[in-house]
Amino acid sequence: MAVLNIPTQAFPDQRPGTSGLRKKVTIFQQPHYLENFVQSIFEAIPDRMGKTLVLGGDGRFLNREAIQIILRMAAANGWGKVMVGRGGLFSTPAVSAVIRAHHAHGGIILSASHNPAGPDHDFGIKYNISNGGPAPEKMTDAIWAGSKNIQSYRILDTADVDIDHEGSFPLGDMLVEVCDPVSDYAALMARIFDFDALRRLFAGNFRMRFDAMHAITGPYAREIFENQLGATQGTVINGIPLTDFGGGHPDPNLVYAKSLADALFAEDAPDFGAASDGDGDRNMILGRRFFVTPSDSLAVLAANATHIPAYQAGLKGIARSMPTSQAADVVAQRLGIPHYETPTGWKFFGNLLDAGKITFCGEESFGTGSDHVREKDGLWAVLAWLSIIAASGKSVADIVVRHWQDFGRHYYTRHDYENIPASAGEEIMKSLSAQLPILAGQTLAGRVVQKADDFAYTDPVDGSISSHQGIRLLFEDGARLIVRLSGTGTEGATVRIYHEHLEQDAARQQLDPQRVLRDLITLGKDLTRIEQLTGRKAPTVIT
Ligand code: VG1
Ligand code: CO
Repeated sequence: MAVLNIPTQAFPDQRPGTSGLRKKVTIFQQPHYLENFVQSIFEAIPDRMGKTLVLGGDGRFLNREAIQIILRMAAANGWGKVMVGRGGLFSTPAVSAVIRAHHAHGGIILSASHNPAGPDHDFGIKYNISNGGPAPEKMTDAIWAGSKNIQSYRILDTADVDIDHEGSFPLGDMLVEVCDPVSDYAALMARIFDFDALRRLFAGNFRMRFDAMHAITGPYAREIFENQLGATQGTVINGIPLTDFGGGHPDPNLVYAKSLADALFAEDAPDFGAASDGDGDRNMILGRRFFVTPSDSLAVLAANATHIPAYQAGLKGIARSMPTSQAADVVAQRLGIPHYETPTGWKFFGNLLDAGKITFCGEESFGTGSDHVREKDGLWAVLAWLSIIAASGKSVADIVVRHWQDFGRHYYTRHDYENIPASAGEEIMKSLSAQLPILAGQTLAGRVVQKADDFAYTDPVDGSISSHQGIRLLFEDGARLIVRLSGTGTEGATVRIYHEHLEQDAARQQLDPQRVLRDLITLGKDLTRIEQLTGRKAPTVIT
């Protein structure tokens, strides 16, 4: 088996975004495109020789072909062993768990997360480091720099290998181990949560529906909820991963998981509903006729964490991404533990988790997690909610409404304007930045602007600085308006506008967020001039 050194030409567009490189499948299908990026990853890991790499993806279109190429390239680039999930499958949190459990040097995850899949849709690839978390910016910058200078890549000259049966075999000088994608992860969940208590919950008449959206969490959810916890067969719907996710958009929110939401708001609704995204790291939590915003979910889980065996001793601290509501901060203050505000993207939580500064972290984009792995973890969040329900005997709605009474309600909504022209996106951010110096002190939307800035973050562990992470208007009454550009899209630009307002009065805590936040919503539209610049009268997605 010869190692081939294939000459190639650099592509100018291989800059990793919020979560790896995401592009249209047709872009990835260009000759050498995937290979160039994989070689650039490997070059950024000079100490990879003889080490173990974990490999798998969410099963989307191109997953299997990419796995074969990456195995051959890993063998030609000095890796000692690759642990690949059977069928080329692994959820994002499972890769993180497997890297940690087996002390692997890193992992490659093939996914474009919640973006749709299929020949006309999206594919993605990202690298996770030895702590199990996404590569930090220093490394993604090195990968990008490498991709701009690449001249050749190394690949083993060999036929496709069998990734559908568990077992080990040599590939050149490297070992390939095909492993069960679910077992390590399921074992980790059993160590964190009280599975006996959850079995008792399901043995009662508690009913749940979990929508795997034909993406990666199906096999994990079936094993954990139905096989191990005894939930009725059929609790998991859309549980078979399909290469095109059944034509759906596996983004767990009220828009894209509408049929689940409809079921939870119906007359005969189950007690609990949840969904996950393409790669299994996001979660949406629903109670009977009740939707839990992700920001609230983080706060509620933190306030009730001691119900879960792994967190019985309490939390060290909590972190949230900047646009995520301040609900978790209030809980941290009450608990007397530190809280941190990071830029968007899970990679910024890694250092805080490794340094033992935080135990829980979360994002408004349906991401919640803890120090058990270094990724957000959809099924972990579902199990955490089930644990709190089991321990308290209360419904989801009860738990959240009482939380608001106790801590105040942070009304919250995010408005996305997807796929606008890239130039309009840039113009919006440029003109907002230019206005920053004159905004402080002004009264807007009936509130005084206390501070207006472009969010920058200094990592408290390694001192690295990340700037231009979103425009913030902070009001004297605690309300916030935030505008940033998405770093995960594959077409044009996506503007996200985040609105938040704190309501302490229990009598006014059960209103429609779109109404309560109307003034801020109007202000966001006016300041960005979104309609004028794009012709869009309304957002494409409201969460
Ligand atoms: C979005 C979310 C962000 C999340 C990221 C990756 O990024 O806003 O909170 O970490 O997706 O999630 P952006 O840059 O488009 O706003 V996933 O589940 O797509 O890996
Ligand atoms: Co995801």
